[in-house]
Amino acid sequence: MSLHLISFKTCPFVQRAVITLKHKNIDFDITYIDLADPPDWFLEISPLGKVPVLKVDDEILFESAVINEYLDEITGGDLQPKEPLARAKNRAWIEFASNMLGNLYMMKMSKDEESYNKYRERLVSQLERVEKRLGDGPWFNGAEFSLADTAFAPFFRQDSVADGRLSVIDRATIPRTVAWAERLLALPEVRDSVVDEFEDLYLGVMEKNGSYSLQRLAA
Ligand SMILES: N[C@@H](CCC(=O)N[C@@H](CS)C(=O)NCC(=O)O)C(=O)O
Repeated sequence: MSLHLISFKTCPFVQRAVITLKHKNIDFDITYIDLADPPDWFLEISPLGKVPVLKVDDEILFESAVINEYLDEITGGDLQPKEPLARAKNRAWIEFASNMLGNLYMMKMSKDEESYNKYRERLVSQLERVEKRLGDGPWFNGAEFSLADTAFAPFFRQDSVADGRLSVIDRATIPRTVAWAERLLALPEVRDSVVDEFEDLYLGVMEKNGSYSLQRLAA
């Protein structure tokens, strides 16, 4: 079976799939497209015009959470809780992480203080919820590493750009989240989930958008 991931270099949703693929040592090919100028063949196969898309031989899978469940299920299914309610809750938190990724993007691309603060406040309260949900670790569900970890990791990777100088995390108030994020960021599959030029590209997009967050950093 051949697996071919269609990616955009700064997309955190694609990074979730890359983390799962690397965590499971699954062979895959990757093609990067430019979402600002998507090729016709991509628009043809991507029902929502979004990445990630995973080509499984000639079949098309889309949506990062679905792709990750599929990758897990063809390799033993050890990244999802076995009990239905626990598995359902895991899925719900993965959706929560997707919402956080949206808010992080909106915060980073905000052009003014008001918009920046709006998304920042949302993220601060979402991080407080995550803090309450976390136990002693080491992972989101405790001892077992899961798809929730691969789903949240790109959030912390994006939050940590520029040596954490743009971070939304208040280290003093959410210590369990900070420790979990550090463990995730130290994993080789998380480190290698982004291209070498990731930070330059990510900060470049912010600059191009007139990001308030970047202006504040420079001031
Ligand atoms: N719910 C989707 C979200 C994917 C997503 O938003 N991808 C963005 C890039 S990070 C995209 O392709 N945007 C293009 C567009 O919306 O036109 C998933 O989890 O895969």
